[in-house]
Amino acid sequence: MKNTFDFATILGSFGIAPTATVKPLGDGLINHTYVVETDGEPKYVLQQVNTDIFSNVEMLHDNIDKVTDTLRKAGKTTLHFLPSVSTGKTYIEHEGRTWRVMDYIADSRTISEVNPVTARMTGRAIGEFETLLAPIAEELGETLPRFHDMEYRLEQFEDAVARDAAGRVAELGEEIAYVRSNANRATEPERLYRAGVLPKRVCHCDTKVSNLLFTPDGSEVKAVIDLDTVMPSLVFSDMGDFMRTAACTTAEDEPDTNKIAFRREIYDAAMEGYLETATFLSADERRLLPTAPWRFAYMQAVRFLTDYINGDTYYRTAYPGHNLVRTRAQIALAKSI
Ligand code: GN1
Ligand code: MG
Repeated sequence: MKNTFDFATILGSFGIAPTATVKPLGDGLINHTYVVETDGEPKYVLQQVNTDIFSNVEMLHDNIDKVTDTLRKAGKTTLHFLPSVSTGKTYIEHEGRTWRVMDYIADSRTISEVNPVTARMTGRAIGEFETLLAPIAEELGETLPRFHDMEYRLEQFEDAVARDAAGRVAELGEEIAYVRSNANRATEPERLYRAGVLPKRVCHCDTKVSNLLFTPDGSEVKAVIDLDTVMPSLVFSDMGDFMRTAACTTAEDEPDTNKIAFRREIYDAAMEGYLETATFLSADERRLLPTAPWRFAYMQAVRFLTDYINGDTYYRTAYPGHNLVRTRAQIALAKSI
């Protein structure tokens, strides 16, 4: 696969001088992300969109435009995409790939370890994000259909097991047994949705802690980034993914499962903040919210395991067996929760 790109031409399409330098940024598993510097200062973020996964780029960017407009009007710092010089759209096609450029959000940083104070701030920020976007629920398309639908993830998992494309199923007895023995419990929200008990809300759907920008001293959430997956979902998505990453004692791919535990004090603080700002919650949602962390650790285990069984076709991996290490880490976390 080609991994050097004609950055000068791509950046030129957005009106950026070819003298800018481009360096890899972040640890996303789907898109390729770079920071663009001019005179040694970060100015833009360049991204190649993974169109194998985000196949409807038009809907993707239509959603993002609506989300960023709404957040900006509410006075929030949010992503700002540059228009293409020739088409005015916020993405371009170049040599069969899709590219986009955002302003770099200065005076911000990501944090890998939260404490109860930052967890509470983040809970508030997530609740506020969902509350501000609730009015545009009807206008947003489902960019990745059934993205956080547990029944769908389990269907994909069972298909993968049946196909056994990479010949790996035989070595996965324990992991497969864990998934199957918890499948009924994990799919309760989908049944409640069909029964009309739970509604869909506008969720970010990827609130892992690395998708939140904090102020330089780490004390406040400056912006919620990575808006590709903002779409209608059951309410568990955001607190689930946040707790899965932020309330875990390790990274999501820690090989030593003995180090993995759920930090209850982070859960308590984040939930307290969230409940202050998520003003739209129904009584049923409030009652079931405590199941969100387990549900998302479990869902991520199912997704990593499915990808491992399929021969690592979805998530970017750094070494052979990475998806299995990730699976075991998420199962250890789910058990700890
Ligand atoms: C992917 O691209 P990234 O790293 O922000 C994935 C999320 C997973 C996450 C696990 C579109 O997010 O759903 O939770 O990896 N995004 C997509 O780290 O599948
Ligand atoms: Mg991301």
